[in-house]
Amino acid sequence: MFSKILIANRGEIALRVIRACRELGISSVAVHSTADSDAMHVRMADEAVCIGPAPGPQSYLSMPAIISACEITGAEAIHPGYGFLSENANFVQIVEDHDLKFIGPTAEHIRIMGDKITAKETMKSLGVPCVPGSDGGVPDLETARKVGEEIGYPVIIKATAGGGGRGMKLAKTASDLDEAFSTARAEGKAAFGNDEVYIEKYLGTPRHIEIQVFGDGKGRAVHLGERDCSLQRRHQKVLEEAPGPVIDAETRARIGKVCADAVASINYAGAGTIEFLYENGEFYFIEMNTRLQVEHPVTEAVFGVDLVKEQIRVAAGYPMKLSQDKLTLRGHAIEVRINAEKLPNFTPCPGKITTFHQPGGLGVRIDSALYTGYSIPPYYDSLIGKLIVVAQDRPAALSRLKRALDELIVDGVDTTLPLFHALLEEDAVQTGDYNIHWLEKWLETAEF
Ligand code: MV4
Repeated sequence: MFSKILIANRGEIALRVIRACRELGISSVAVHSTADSDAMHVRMADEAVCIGPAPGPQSYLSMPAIISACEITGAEAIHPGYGFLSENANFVQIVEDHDLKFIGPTAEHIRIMGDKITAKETMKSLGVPCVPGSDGGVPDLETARKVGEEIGYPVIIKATAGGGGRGMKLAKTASDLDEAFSTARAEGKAAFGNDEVYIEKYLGTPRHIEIQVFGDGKGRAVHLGERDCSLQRRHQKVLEEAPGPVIDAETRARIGKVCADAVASINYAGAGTIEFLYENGEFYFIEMNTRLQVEHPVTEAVFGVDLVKEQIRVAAGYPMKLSQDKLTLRGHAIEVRINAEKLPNFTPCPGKITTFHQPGGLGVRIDSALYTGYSIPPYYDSLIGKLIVVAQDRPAALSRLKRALDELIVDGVDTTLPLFHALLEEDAVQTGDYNIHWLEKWLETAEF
């Protein structure tokens, strides 16, 4: 097993990894920017190295600084968390060139899934159901028109280097196609230096359902069911739950097996998430994320597993502890993302935390790097914590969430907490009858 791991991240996810290291008897190295000297991950790790100034590119995204920190401290492996360098194939290559271990999939798998056309081609060839659309890239407007006629409008044009909602354009009818096609190309070129695009049938009212998979890198893989992440605003998830309110056991087993078999056959290593749109009882693959996700705790809660420990074990070359026949889904979990943002416009709200009081009790988990007196710096993501509850069923999880929210106090900055108090009063949230557009529509008239 590794004796020392460096965590190339900050905030709650850095703590999450440090905790897994400690339980495995592995010592941990935090890296931090000058803006994060007082951050909790620096205090909680066994060692800490300052790697540069506040802006991400000069610290948490600086590959030479992070590799140097490994060499200085003797860390043997790097856990990237999410965001930052977690899906950077070049970084993985550099890590390996320095005889260090990257805790995650190979550079090749990250590259394949990072290019959305290649990802879709790969998944389709492995039997994963995909959104009808162009076979690969669409080089010109003439081809785009042909595809549009074939699949029927509305269609969506997506940049192959995009993802997570970036570089997408909707064409409601054939007359919108010209503009949508050229804008998608131009945005792809400007944002990612890649103007390749593909076309899909536009699904009007789907849910966002994602399947958690885990592979050992040697041809074995399991699935850990789905998460429903349909409640989003501007492609940012707000509330996630497992299992999905509309997915039954048979459906879960079927799509889960398709996903596990697909990643097993490419020798995928570690945690992965296969994202689908789900409409009228059908799954349509859109993207695969090759990292541990923010919302992984809802899956951990209902399957009773520690995904980060498993990532570390597999990266160290130990056999995977997870096996499909021993994975049973039990209960229902819900996560809400607490952001330092001012409603109703979700304006980032950095500043000093004057009181932080965590809820507790049965079935309540808080993943947060906050403490009373901490100053949230203005340079990074506004996620300051996650509240995760688990209970025997969905109604019980909803009442536990309400109870835990009533106990939680974050004073000193504005947060998204009032949003959750209001959301829990809504019929659609209580019944689970929502889709990817519900939250944004509700926000148009919601009052806080
Ligand atoms: C779509 C779609 C409808 N039809 N693709 C947005 C993020 C990226 N992961 C894919 N996205 C979408 N792709 C087709 N063919 C609608 C969306 C979409 C969306 C997806 C998931 C969650 C929230 C969303 C909000 C708006 C649009």
